Amino acid sequence: MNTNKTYAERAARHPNACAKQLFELMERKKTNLSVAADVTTKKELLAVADAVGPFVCVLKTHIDIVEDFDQDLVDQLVALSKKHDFLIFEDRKFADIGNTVKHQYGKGIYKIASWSHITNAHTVPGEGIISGLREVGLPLGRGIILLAEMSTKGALTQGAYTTESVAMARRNQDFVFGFIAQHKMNESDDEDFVVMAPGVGLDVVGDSLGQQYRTPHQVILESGCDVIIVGRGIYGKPDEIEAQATRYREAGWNAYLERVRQHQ
Ligand code: BMP
Repeated sequence: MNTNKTYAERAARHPNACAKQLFELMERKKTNLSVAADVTTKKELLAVADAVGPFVCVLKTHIDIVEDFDQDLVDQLVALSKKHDFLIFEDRKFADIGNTVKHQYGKGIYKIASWSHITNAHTVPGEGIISGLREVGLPLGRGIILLAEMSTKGALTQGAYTTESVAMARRNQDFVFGFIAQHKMNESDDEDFVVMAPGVGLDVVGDSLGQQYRTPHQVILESGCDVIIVGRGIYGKPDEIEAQATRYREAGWNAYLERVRQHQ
């Protein structure tokens, strides 16, 4: 099962350029941590990105919550991604028909495809959403992941919805390389999807708005996910950003090493 191999082995054999690049980066930097930088000003976002940069494989953004967004923010984020060697993942959660998402991805104020290495999409509209995003993203070397399972209480992303979402990914492996999900999705040696898991926390089990947290140990070792996404657990206390990033990075990496060791 590819899930239990090293990130380096998975990088070497992966047919999808985006997944290959991500696995190589994770191995090189020895990190499976992604930080969700959910702050609302340009200054804070750049400060968080610069502080967590050395510890992460992926910086996850919600660019539409930044009150003073401008092109310079994007230019600086891209510069930081090069300086610290991380990928940018705009968590846009596209959810419309193919023709609409195509414009939302490539145009408008944000022009997401021009700077975000990875983005994601809901599967509610069916496979046309992937086709629309592909038209814009594939020529730029981008890749997407599908939301197969959400972390929140009462999420409808379960059962047949999840199964069908995975089936959609299987049919579109040139462009879709993984999922937002809570457990591994690989079923045979022929596939190697990257699973990024949000809802990760070491100190609390949830928030007042339905979020549910599990530990890096549960997510990586017990559930077979590949990347832990941590938001408030890291940027929540501005004085401790580096310390918390170090803590989560170690927890995630140790859980991964243990997973590899158990399957050798
Ligand atoms: P936090 O660790 O502060 O709860 O943040 C989690 C992040 O992951 C948020 O940016 C949220 O949008 C995202 N996310 C999530 O929490 N659950 C999902 O199922 C999918 C997400 O993208």
